[in-house]
Amino acid sequence: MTNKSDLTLGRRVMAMIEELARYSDEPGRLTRLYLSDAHRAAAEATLGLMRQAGLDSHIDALGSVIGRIEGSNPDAPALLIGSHIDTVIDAGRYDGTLGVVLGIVVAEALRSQGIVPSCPIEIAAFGDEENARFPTNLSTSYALSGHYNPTWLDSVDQAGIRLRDALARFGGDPAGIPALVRDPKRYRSYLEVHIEQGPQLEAKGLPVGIVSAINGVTRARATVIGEAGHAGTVPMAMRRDALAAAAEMVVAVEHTGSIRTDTVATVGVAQVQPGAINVIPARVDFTLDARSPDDAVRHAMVNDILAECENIARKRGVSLTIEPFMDSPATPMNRNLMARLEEAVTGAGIPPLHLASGAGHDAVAMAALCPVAMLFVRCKGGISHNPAESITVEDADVAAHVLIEAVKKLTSC
Ligand code: HGY
Ligand code: MN
Ligand code: MN
Repeated sequence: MTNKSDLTLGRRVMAMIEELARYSDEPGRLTRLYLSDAHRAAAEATLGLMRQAGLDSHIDALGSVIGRIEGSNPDAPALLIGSHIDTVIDAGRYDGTLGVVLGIVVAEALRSQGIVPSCPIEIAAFGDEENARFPTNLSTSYALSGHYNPTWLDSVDQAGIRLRDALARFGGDPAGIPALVRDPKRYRSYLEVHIEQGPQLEAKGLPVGIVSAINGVTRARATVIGEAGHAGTVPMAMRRDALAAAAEMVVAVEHTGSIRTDTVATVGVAQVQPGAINVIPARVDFTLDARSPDDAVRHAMVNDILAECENIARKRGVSLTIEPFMDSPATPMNRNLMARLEEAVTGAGIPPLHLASGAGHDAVAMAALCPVAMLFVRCKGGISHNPAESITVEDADVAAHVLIEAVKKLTSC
């Protein structure tokens, strides 16, 4: 930063992050899944923070928390700032929450500086970005851009609970989904600030960077069916061991994802049945997450993975079903918005670095509504989706100042 800050904004950001980190579904670690009791409590707390900041706020029909301040011209298209407050299992406390808190800090700063933006500003705390509970895809932000898939309502979590039943218990309402759709004529831009979740900013010694594009993602669920048997009596050559087959498939996923430098492929969940020490596994359910900045490359990689897994299934005499449930396109950021972010970054005395996002974000869903851009914040070791995830108060402060400047440019304050 050119002018030494007193870190007031950074400290405010970290304090709000700490407050929201208290809401977890599990003791001793941070897990806040969509529509859980912890999500509800965090949504209520976020609602309180938004209202304290002077935002006219509510929790919408799908559980997102939305705050709004009117501008000097209430008919001007609004600026949306957002991210998510749901987390993965055993999560870090900055992934998503940082972007929501920074939106609230912008509202507080404009009010304390007596600045009325030329247009309305909306802050969104989305609730289903991680898709860690239900097989959905950015459901609460796609609802705003008019792409909510109604079949998501009947998807079930690992306990067999339907999304629509969890939503009713949360206090949401499927009948309210159509009213969530935003009119593209009423929204000018969407900005999201997020931890980088990668090592580049730290390696370059930069506190923030400008996102150029978000990688595309394919997700699928696979089921391998073999035959249960006695671990002590069935000869090795006569087995149809579902776990041995799935294990070979997992290595094939890793190998195929490693062939190119611009692809990644991961098996993050695997469940073995019946799961007894002396029973040859009969069934394995596992997930596939495959990504690339180039959609054609990603689709080709997924086809190669499917073909390799089919070969393994045939060779081992097990059955395999693979059901893709997400195909999220690679999403370029809007060049004009990137330029405004770059002006704010260079204005803070920071060299502007453009970098792609390997992680998905609500900005992908919001790109269907309006132009989008993202600012990344350095995180220690690039670690994320891990309780060791961390940022510094200094970098939180830089991000707040840069975002406030960018918002002033975009709303001609
Ligand atoms: O998986 C992702 O890329 C994001 O963290 N939901
Ligand atoms: Mn995130
Ligand atoms: Mn995440």
